[in-house]
Amino acid sequence: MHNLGETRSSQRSNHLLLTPDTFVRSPLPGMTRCTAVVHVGPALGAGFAEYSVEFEAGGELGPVSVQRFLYVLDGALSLEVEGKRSELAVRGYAYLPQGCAHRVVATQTSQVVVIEKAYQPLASVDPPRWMISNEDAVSSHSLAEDPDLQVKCLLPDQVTFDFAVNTMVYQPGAALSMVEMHVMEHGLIMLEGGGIYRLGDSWYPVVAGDFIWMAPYCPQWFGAIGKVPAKYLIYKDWNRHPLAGTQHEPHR
Ligand code: UGY
Ligand code: MN
Repeated sequence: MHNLGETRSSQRSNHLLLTPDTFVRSPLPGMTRCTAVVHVGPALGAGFAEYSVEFEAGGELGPVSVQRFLYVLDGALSLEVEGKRSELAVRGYAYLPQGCAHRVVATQTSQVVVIEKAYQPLASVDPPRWMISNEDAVSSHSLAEDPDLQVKCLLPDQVTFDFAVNTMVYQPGAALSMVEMHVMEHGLIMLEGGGIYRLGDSWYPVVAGDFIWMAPYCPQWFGAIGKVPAKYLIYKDWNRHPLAGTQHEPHR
């Protein structure tokens, strides 16, 4: 059935909603037997890049010179770092610091979220080390004392990390307790369920598979709708002074 040019995807100055019907696949340098859907990057003003990768068995990512975060949506990865090989299953994730040589190979047909960002070092604080874990091993906490809204912080609570990646699970009917407006930007992948996302002055129905980018200060609110919990994976820049990276750098 022809969709006659209709889509839920929307691009505005302070946000982007990309739904799977509008995904365009492309190769990235060094990739073999896999393809990327680039969701956001500096082309839209973002300070990071986020893309999904669809691997054939044996497919491999190319190298990168910045920090890389991987989260396995489906399938399994073999990750080699410093001569050590680890398996990443579904909900497995890895943090690879800037300059850390590694190999990422899919051991079966797989789907993986990749987040990449240039590191903003802090004077007198060592950069983070690489880490591998699984979301199932991370404990959750309530947001704003609402037991129906659970957050898992996948990276350690240490100032050396210049970004955070969290999962958020909303029971049906749960919602953010406020419209947030903050300096951090977000990259968000809906993993399960759905609901209504307020972005700027628009309200969008969203479901698993959708991607959202929120620019700094984009007004944002979410309420879960349906009979199953809604879950998303969310990136934000974190732990850095607002003048970091400018000519007014406060911590050199
Ligand atoms: O961490 C956050 O800023 C998060 N509460 N934002 C969001 O879910 N849109
Ligand atoms: Mn937020």
